[in-house]
This record gives sequence, C-alpha cells and structure tokens, in this order.
Amino acid sequence: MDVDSVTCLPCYLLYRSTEPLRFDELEAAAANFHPDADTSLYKDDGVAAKRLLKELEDHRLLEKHHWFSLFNTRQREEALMLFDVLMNSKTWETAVNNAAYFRERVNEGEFVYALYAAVIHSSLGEGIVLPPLYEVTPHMFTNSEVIQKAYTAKMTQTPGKFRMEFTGSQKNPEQRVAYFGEDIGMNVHHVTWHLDFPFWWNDAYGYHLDRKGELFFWAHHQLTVRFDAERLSNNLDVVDELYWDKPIKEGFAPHTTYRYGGEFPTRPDNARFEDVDGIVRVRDMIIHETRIRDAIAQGYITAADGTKIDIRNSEGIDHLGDIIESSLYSPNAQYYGCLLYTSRCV
Ligand SMILES: [Cu+2]
Repeated sequence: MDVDSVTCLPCYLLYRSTEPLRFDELEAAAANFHPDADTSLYKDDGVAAKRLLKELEDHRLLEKHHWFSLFNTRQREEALMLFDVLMNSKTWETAVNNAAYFRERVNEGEFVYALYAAVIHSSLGEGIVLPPLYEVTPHMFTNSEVIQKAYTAKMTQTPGKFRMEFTGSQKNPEQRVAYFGEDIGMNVHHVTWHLDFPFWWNDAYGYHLDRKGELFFWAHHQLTVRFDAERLSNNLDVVDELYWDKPIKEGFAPHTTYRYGGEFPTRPDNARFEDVDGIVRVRDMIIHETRIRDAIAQGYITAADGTKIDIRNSEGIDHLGDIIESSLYSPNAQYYGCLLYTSRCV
C-alpha cells in the first residue's frame, strides 16, 4: 500500500501493522487517549473497554510479534474483546481513538482481525472500503518464496518484480487446477465472506445475521461445485468424499507463512485422521456427523431443550448450515458438535 494513496483512517491504522504507528493524529491518540476515562463514550458504559484494559494491565494478552489464529480459543476471545470495544463506541472518534490506542498494545493479528470485523459490522463503518487483506497480510496469500525475494530486495535496496509459481510439482496432475485453489482473489473473497458472516457472531452485538446458515451452505457450495467443474474441464475426477477411516491421498503444502511463527503446517500424502489431544477425537467427529445425517434423514433437528425443529421447509437449510458450520446459532452444539470449527466447542 502506498501512503499517498491512503485516504481513509482505518487504512492508516492498518498501514504496516507490525510497525509502530506513524501518523500524527493516530500517534497522539495512542499516547494520550485513555479508553476508560469517560465511560459515557460507550453504549455499554465502558464495560468492554474496562475488560480489555484489565487484561492488558494484568499482562494476560498475547504478545506482539506472535502468530495469531482465529481458531485458537483464547486468541479469538482477545480479538473479540477489542471488537466489542469498537462495536460499543458511540462515535467514530471514540472508535478511532480506541483502535489507535490498542493497535500499539495488542497483538497485530488480533488487532487487524478486530478492526476488519468492526468496520464491517459497526454502523460507524458504513461506506468504508477497507484494503483487501492480501495487502495487509500478504504472507497469508503469497508463497514464502516470493516473500523471501521481497525481503532480499528490500534489504539490498534493489527493486524487482517477482513471479509467483503455484505450490506443487508440475508432475502432479492436481497441479492442473492449482490456478483455482491458489487464486488470491478467490481466497480473499472467501476470508471476507467469513468476516461478513462470522461463526462467532452473537446477536448481542446488535442484530441478527439473516439466513447465516443458509448462506454458509450456499457460499461453500458455490466454491466446491465450481472447483469440481474446473476439475472436469481439466480431465480430473470430481473431489472424492471424505472418509474418516481412509487416508487422504493428496498432500498439501500451502507455502504461506505467519508473519511471525514460520510456515503454515503441511499435510503429507496419505495422511490419516488422528485424535488431537485436548481438541477433538475422531470418534466424536464420526458421532456428530452421524447425528447430522440422522437429522437430515428424519427431517428434524433436536434443539438443546429437546424440542424438534422441522427442517422440511424453506428454513431447513438455514438450520442445517448452523449446525454443520457450527456457528453460535447452532440450536444444539452439545449434540451436533462443531464439525468445521472444532475449536469453538473446546
Ligand atoms: Cu469457508
């Protein structure tokens, strides 16, 4: 991102997010604003701001220059604490002051996530177009080889243009559809979709996300059927079903990196599903999947209070999306589990 082309305050807040703030107005806010000094600035009387400040003072927050994952329960809670502060800010000025203050003090990944989510979901952010995430966290969209070349160019002060190759070997037939899975635009669309309809969304933030479960199904169905269509066009079979008791033939090395914390993990060829200590057991995944299949076959979902929710109607897919994703909208996460977002049920 070129500083001269930056025209919105949130963009200034995102500019070189791992370095100290460099814009006067924001630097001043980070130094002089005290989030809990005037609680009338907030819709919740400053409850969220005080909570986050207390965590900060007690040194419980994730340090800077450390990887961030939304699927780490504690890290997600921290990011959402900041999101809550921004959502409860009554004015634009309060939100920006808080963002500047916490940008200098919380983990960069948590900050970026909270800011994007707040600009998207707060009425204060209406009309703002944030830079695409590949400009703010390019490591997560660009192969490490290219990032490495960029670092070298920077270090030696030699400008250059680098061509990004796809991750796999040309000999692997799967490589024929790498252009689809590794398309940066499609990947940023996917992330943005999840920011628009987060699985952690709680209606207490102010409104209901209409048909979130249905849209979860719809968006992912679009992605998977398009991928199948691309495969067929390239003389490959459609993607095979996932079997818990069979290995996944194709490995995958994403070649993307955390800004801090090394490469994304890889999956070797012929990987088998295994229990993950303290997170999930394969047998529980099988049980949860079976319960969801039973619900589909029987035509109803059993809610946490034992009532039956009919899914043989136009809302059925919405409920199914909620339990499969599973978002906080799941009517019975205890029973149907968290097939996709395992960390949310831990
Ligand atoms: Cu997705």
